[in-house]
Amino acid sequence: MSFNICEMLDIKFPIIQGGMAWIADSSLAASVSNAGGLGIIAAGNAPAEYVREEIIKTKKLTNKPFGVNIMLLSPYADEIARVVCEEKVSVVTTGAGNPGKYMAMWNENNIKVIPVVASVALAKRMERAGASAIIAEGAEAGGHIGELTTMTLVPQVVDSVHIPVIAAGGIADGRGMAATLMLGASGVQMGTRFLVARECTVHQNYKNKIISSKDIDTAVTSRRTGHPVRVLKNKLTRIYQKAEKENCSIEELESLGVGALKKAAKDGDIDMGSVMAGQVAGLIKKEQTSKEIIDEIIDEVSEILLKKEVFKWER
Ligand code: TUI
Repeated sequence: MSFNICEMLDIKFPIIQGGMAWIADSSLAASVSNAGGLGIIAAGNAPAEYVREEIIKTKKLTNKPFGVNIMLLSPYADEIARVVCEEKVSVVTTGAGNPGKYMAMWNENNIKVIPVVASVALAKRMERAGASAIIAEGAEAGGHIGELTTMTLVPQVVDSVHIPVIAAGGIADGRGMAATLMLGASGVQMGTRFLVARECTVHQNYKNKIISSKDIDTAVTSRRTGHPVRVLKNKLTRIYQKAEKENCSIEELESLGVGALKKAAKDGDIDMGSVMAGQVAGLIKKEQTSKEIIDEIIDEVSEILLKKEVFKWER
């Protein structure tokens, strides 16, 4: 088993773009793949035919490998699981569930499967089911999250499986990438940093809210529904938190969230929409092309790794 995910995925740099529902389309995915990372089209809650069209568009924009992220709570997950086989997509990442029932079909179709997990237990199960690698995502991440931080989850997953582990959650620059490589990760997945890429077609209001945010501006809502979600605080978050405190029913809480991500990402309603973003939002200061983002991070990591002698002490 090679721990070199660049070789495994036929990419230049071990940087995977996060699958962001309503945000990561063919434009972003192709730009990341063309820059030497692995671009990802997010299926989110969209119908299978939308996903097929985005795959076809991406093939026209890049001749490099790319992937599709399948959000397992989607009502269209079964159909999309078949579409990625028909379209011969190189890589599938999954989120928000256990993709076990699709693994045999994807492996038979030579698709490399890289599930996103938030626990050691699911990582081990995914390895047994035939995953090529694991993305261990800490609770610093945006969107739907687990309990553990990246700092604690990544080394525990690294010690529990024999396949490469990719770190996610809280990484937006070369320092974060270098740190997770020190934890044993073979690469990184980043969402929030790529959300502000020039090629990302999300509404400009969403990008501006990330660029102007500071360290303490995210909050986790929906813990009571069993699907905690990290977002940038806004009017919707305040209404939601009040409803949670007042013991509204789960149905009432879920109705507040339905369609809210699309409202922010597509319509630019950053007050009453759900502006999912990671805790690194405060580190992100400007819009750049995907190539500028990747080149800058690789330069930073290379420089940090060259300075290793700083950490040598007399005994
Ligand atoms: O999936 C994500 N991030 C997401 S999905 C999403 S769309 C959504 N919106 C509202 C509510 C729910 C989803 C927005 N952001 N990251 C990967 C991830 N997966 N984080 C945590 C998990 C996870 C959690 C529980 C994976 C599996 C799991 O349980 C699996 C099982 O059944 O054992």
